Amino acid sequence: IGVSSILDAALAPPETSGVYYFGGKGGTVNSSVLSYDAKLAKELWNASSDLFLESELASKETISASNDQFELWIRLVLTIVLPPYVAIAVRPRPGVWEYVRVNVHELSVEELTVSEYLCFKEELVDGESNNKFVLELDFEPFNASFPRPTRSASIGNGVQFLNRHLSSVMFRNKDSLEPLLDFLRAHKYKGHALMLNDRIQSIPKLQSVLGKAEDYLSKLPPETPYSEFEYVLQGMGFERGWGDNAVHVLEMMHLLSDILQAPDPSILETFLGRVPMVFNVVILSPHGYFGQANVLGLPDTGGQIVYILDQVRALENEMLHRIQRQGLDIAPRILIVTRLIPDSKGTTCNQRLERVSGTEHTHILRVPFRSEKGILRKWISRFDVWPYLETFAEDAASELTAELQGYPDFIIGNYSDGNLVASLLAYKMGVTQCTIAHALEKTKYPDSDIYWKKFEDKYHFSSQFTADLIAMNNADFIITSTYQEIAGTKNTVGQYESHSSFTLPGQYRVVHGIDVFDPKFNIVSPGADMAIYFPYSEKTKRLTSLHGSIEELLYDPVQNDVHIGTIDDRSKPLLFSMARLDRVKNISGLVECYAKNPKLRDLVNLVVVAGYIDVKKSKDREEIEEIEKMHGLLKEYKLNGQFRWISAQNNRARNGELYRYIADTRGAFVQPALYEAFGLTVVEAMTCGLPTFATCHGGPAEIIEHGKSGFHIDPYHPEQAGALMADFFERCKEDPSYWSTFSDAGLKRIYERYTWKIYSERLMTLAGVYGFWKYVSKLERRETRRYLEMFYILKFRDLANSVPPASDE
Ligand code: UDP
Ligand code: LCN
Repeated sequence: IGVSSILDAALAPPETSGVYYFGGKGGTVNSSVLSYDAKLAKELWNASSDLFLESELASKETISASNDQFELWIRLVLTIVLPPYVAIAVRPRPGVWEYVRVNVHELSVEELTVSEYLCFKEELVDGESNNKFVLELDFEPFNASFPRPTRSASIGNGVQFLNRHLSSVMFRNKDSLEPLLDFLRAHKYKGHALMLNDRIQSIPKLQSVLGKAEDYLSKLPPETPYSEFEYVLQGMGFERGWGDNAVHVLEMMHLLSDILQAPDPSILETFLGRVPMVFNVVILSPHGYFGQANVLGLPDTGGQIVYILDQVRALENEMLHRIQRQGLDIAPRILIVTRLIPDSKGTTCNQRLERVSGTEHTHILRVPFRSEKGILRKWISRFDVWPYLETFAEDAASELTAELQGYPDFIIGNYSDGNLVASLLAYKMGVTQCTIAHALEKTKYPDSDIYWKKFEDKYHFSSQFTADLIAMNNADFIITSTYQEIAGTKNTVGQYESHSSFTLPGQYRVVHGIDVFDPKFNIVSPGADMAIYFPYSEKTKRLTSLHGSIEELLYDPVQNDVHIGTIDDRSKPLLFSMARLDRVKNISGLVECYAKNPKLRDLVNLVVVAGYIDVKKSKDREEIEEIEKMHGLLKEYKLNGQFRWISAQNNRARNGELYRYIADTRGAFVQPALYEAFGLTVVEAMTCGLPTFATCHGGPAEIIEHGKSGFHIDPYHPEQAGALMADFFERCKEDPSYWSTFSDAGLKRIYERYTWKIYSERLMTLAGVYGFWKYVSKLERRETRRYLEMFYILKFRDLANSVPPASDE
């Protein structure tokens, strides 16, 4: 594997042990690592971890090691603590790791177990240790008996695999169908039987009555309402839940007959997806601010809140549709459970219950953070919430049971804190749990595992990573927005993948934390609310009454804390970006890239919506730096006349029209983030028909197909990114149809993959299949849950309680 070349390179520097990252873009071990030279290694070596480095290799491959693209397919851990050894973790393909240790003097190679590798790595921090009793976490044995896919391409399509497994088990013999019968017989809503009643005691009986019912129903006019034949079916052993009319009931009965005769994965999925199982949903997103107005732009309220608010609207519609189609007269409920913040700064975050606009049955239920000192009045960062979550979960349990008059049928967690609370509730209530990470912090901060102590004061990652492991393993299924979130790419490590093994020296060692091949993983991508984000070309729907205020934002010469900078030539297209003003969003990087590219400046004007313009309004250190940098760039590059900076905008309807207004100018959207977990703005822009350039680091790389439905840019190569954008606009000037090609292709991509309709249909089907799976695998899962319970009690609680409680003073 070219170890000697790696070693030549890695050993070139004279000193110190450390963690080093090597990788090649699209390369293979042979094409890039072998061609490493000592000079490059030395440069890498000397770089601090937050420096981006690139260098031309002999093979002309670009190599990069950066804060965000940090763990590439070869990871080299080098230490001189134990000369002459070097340990290497090799990733031949997504999700698969191998570990070796090399004696550089003898050039001999020995294979290491994960545990040995991690133990070796720990010496970087702790030196050589004789402690043989380190807590090791290993979830592999619990899943050993369950088959899983082996091809990297199958990752993220867990439900398909699960259905195949379930149907092959059912196929084995008639007894294996018993759990399905039990499941349908046990199915109830608030004490009322659904699907089957006690008259049907066995599979042969079920088969025979299904035949009779199918016969009977096929003779009725298809649209005959259920109520007209309810009693006949009840006499046979069927209860409500099969359909609202004769033809729908018949369809569902056919599906079950087919399963009983020859179980087939797709039929099983369709049938289980239709069994009415989900009436009450609880969605957890504890850290604030969670509100519907005046909150975007306050700390920690970015895409996650937009995502949840759009998700619940789509989910409510889908639930209503399914409940009605199954012939039930039940009003669904969705509760978003979040933190109540008494000092809510002009938002509604101090209200206990708030209806979600655009819905009938969905509310935000707020429960305060409480400790023995009483209720916490102020907002606290999502990194500091750990000591409050257990009590919050208990309080939330009572509040939501009172609100729903019982337990929910389905619990969805969001982000690390919500997923932990969801795990506690799902465990207590025995309810199906789904986990959504949005962004796993571990991958955002290089070496935040091995050097966790360095991060502890500010971020409390030891609690967060422990909570993440508990939630991932407790969840019945996990949904992610992209493949890369699970298993990365050929060259980058996935967010979940980075939790498969790691070590927190002094705390515990994770030998098998999560397996990205686990069939619990499913890619279900969000979309953009199509009532707000629709194509610029839908003229009749356009909100032209907002154009006055949009033009004021863009062109009003007044310089204030809402807009600064000016645009002289209104005839040019607008290059547009919108994001929170975090460093990682790299808005200032975009401004600099534009400022330094005369061709781009000549072709288009730049407009960004981001953060505060008045530095006094920000309390966030990182944001303050960005604000100052933006003002500096505006002056240094004399951007006046070509650049407009607008402060954060919370009016979603107007933001939607703004994307379309930009499209009217034949402009484009840019998402220049150093790393973006998913990137809702990319989907919003594309849904409005705006050609989009977005970062190649993270989700956008998957949303856009480069050169087809948009473009990838590398924020670490601003000159190339600038040139790509300038070329685009130049070509559009010569041939306006070039612009439309990308606008249309972007829209096509969205309709195929990124809509809330697709999302909610998929989510409800998954809830059905995994709900059934949970029911039939109760016993096996108990072992994992007991193990997790022990880990929670013996490890998580102490870590969480070591986080200093916040103070209202
Ligand atoms: N957003 C907004 N106003 C702003 C900045 C952002 O309404 O000034 C919205 C944006 O339209 C998107 C969300 O905030 O819906 C940001 O989500 P994304 O996934 O792009 O990033 P996150 O903030 O979650 O990291
Ligand atoms: C968090 C992020 O960082 C974004 O990349 C996502 O789009 C957002 O959550 C919604 O999932």
